[in-house]
Amino acid sequence: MKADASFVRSAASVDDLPRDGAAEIALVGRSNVGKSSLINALVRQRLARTSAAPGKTRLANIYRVRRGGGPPIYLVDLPGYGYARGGRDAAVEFEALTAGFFGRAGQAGCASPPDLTALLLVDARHPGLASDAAAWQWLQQTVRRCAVVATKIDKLARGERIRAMRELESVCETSVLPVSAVTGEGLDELWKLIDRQPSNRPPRPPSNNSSRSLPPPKGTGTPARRPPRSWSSRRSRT
Ligand SMILES: Nc1nc2c(ncn2[C@@H]2O[C@H](COP(=O)(O)OP(=O)(O)OP(=O)(O)O)[C@@H](O)[C@H]2O)c(=O)[nH]1
Ligand SMILES: [Mg+2]
Repeated sequence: MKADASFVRSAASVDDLPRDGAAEIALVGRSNVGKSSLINALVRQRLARTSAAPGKTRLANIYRVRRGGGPPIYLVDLPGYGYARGGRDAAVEFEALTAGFFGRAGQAGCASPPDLTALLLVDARHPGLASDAAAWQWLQQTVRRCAVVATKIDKLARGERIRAMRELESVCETSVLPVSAVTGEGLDELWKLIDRQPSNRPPRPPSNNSSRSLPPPKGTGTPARRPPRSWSSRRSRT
């Protein structure tokens, strides 16, 4: 399906973030994990930008995407973590980089809380890193809807892939979607997950268990050792 996508802005503060209530998909992960590449692969364009001001900390790069006749969504490229100097704690670093973005829903003056989904990107070759585990813990407690995506899956041979996916799903206690920005593997599945966002669907009558949690991706990853909790549907702290 064709996607119309455009760069919106590089947000330096919470005030620069969208306020129109459109669904937002935030890509978070270590530096170099493949966040920008995945955005480009999803929209089939070289959109993801490098900052004009190198070294300046930015909150987020924002892209507006519309597929088919669907409503627009925002893909949000958050700063990469994992290169903190001075032994900074991984969880502290992650929270410092992303708290403004994920915490804004509870702030005064903010438009109605957006439909926000966090995708934690983990390099499939490094499934057990403490910084990723800390980020996943933080996201699960902070963001209502979050999921784990294993990037660069094309770099693994079959046996390595099975081991890596098993370890990652065990560490995160959820099903994980393997993707490759190079081969395109997993991108259709990822769009399906994105398209299941509440504001991406026509309104429907409320039901008790309808809205917030998403079903696990079908036919992806490897079977988890225990029943996966899949997409998190915890309530925000705020
Ligand atoms: N083989 C392979 N390489 C990839 C894939 N995705 C990204 N890469 C490579 O990984 C490197 C980092 O990719 P980026 O998309 O810039 O990573 P990033 O997470 O945006 O990095 P920061 O912006 O520094 O946080 C680049 O050299 C990409 O070409 C993939 O799916 N497969
Ligand atoms: Mg990037």
